[in-house]
Amino acid sequence: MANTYLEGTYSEIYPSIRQDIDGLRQLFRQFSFPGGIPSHAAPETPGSIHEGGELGYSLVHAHGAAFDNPDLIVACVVGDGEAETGPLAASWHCNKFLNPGSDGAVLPILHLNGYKIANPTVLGRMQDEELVSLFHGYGYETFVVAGSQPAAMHQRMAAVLDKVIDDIHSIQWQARSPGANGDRMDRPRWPLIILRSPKGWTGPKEVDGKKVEGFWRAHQVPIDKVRENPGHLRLLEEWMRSYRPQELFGETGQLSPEIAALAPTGNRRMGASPHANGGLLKRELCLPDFRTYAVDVEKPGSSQAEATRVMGSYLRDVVHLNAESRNFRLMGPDETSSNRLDNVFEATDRVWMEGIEPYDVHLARQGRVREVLGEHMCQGWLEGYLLTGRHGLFACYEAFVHIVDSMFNQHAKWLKVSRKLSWRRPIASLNYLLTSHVWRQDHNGFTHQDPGFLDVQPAPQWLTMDQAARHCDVGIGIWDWASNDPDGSEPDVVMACAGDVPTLETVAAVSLLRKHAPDLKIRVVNVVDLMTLQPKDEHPHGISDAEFDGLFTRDRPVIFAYHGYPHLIHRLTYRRKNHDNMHVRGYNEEGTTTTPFDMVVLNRLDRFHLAMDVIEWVPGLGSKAAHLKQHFRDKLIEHRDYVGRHGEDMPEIQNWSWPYITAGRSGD
Ligand SMILES: Cc1ncc(C[n+]2csc(CCOP(=O)(O)OP(=O)(O)O)c2C)c(N)n1
Repeated sequence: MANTYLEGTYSEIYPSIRQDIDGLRQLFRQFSFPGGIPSHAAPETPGSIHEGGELGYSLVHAHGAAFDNPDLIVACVVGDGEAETGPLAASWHCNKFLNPGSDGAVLPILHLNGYKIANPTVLGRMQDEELVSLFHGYGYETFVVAGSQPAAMHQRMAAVLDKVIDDIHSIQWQARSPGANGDRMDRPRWPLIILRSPKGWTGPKEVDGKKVEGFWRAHQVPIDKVRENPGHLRLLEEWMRSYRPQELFGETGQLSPEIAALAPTGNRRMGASPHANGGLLKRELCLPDFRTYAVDVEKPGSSQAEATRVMGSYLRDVVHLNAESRNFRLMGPDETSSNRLDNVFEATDRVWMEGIEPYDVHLARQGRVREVLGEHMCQGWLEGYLLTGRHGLFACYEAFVHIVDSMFNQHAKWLKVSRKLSWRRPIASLNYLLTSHVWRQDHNGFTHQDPGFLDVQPAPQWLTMDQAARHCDVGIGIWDWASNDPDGSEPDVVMACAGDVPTLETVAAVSLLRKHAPDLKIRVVNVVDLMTLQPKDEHPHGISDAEFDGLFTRDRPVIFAYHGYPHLIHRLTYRRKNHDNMHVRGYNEEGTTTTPFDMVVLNRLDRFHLAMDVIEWVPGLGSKAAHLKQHFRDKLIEHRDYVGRHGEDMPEIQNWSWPYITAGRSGD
């Protein structure tokens, strides 16, 4: 923040923080102060794309910014404390995915000031020799700049910077020269700087007889209680005066022109880089018409399709259509194929800068798919890529996407704050495709189950493309073809569903009830956008109370089948009139290696449990339908025996399809 103030960008963006005494005072006062600005790089900081609160992601963000930005050099200062985090420790391998021909460069500057908040750092206490070997192993050429004399250190650092920038240019020049064989080039040895300087450098040497400079006590606030302790106040004043502000600033508080002239001008100032305000550079993606990827649905549930296989074709065409602008990437932890997105490989490969064997499949120096078995890296790359104005998708197994929960939250916070800053232009959304979901773990089981993040197998297709487009637009609606409640009257029960497996089970339960209890009036409501369940004043997608009551009634039982944890549905609907009548079934932490249908049975989300719920909750039905309830219970026992003996689901479950031909209401 101090740098962007001195180079002028801060005052351009925040005109009240002027280049004078009053501006300086305001700048200092707002720092880490209620109603002011955070003490670390945040969206409010011009030139920043990197929220510095949660440590570990500087190097992945830097690489995300450098991908497909051939003219950009991203200098990335990594704290030696930060370097102890898992994500940062893995990030040194980013160089295996950085193409010197078509990507920019990242210059890591590992800042070994030796200490964290209250401990020495691991890397800080290692000898140079071991460090140089370590980073040689990671593929870097290491330059060590070490010392504590400011003037000499500035000279040394400047000389090393000149040298490494020359090296970067020469690596790039070689990779980009007309004779270079882009497909064969070796991974270059990129430069890396190790900067060893004292923590709290030029700050107070000692406070109350205890070592501060060059020790962890220098972290954040080296001198406390300056209001109460005159000795501390004097130390603070001495420290501040040691920088000789009267020589740096004029009478009016303006930076001396000589020093101001040292900064670059225009967009080359660090606070003005358009790459750090990615929305400025964002170009719309060319997207194919999704309707052309429609799967034929003659009648609901009559055809089977693998959603991600179709999506792979869509992504292939997205890659193809945007090949020239090079602004779309697919990230994933080694799962593009197992997620059945392989069709994307008809248009591109996976990028790989290490050795490529003749028998390798879809690995190339040039590739738009980035796969590394590190969810943090995938998430961080994509964040950096989006924050610098590009687009992408992260496909991840549902159970393991939790690994990036916290990163997701940090990114969401960044977006939330950015939205309030008129000078920050909106960036593209971060798209997730969560696959291999909780309900289909035929081989992996409990270890691969966790639906909490908020979805690949052949699955029945219920709606035509037109119906699906309309339904997704609204986010919630009655499925007429599955319901049999006459228009103009209230149903006996509402069966609601969200998610593909709960929807299948709900529709199957409806078919059972329509067969065995034909007088029962059932309304089927399908939800694709959960936020519609919230009141309008809590979420922009929320529907009004009148609309909610219209769909869910004010007093009829609602049996809600949901993909994830049931409490989420209760939380979203607790303020609605009919909430007390909502009975939600969802994931119950029950899992193992078993058949797909057994998985839903274990969690009581299956068609038989849903149908029994209806019998239980529709007033007056319990005693009348006792035999039917017993029949469903018997079915569950039959299921358990069958699975135990055959290791697969009963044929009537596996081969089930929606038995009605036309809309329920038409009386089929
Ligand atoms: C993931 C994470 N864990 C813990 C912290 C708390 N924390 C803030 S600063 C810090 C020490 C950082 O040391 P270093 O990266 O060397 O930075 P320095 O302040 O020395 O420049 C810690 C542990 C954090 N911000 N993020």
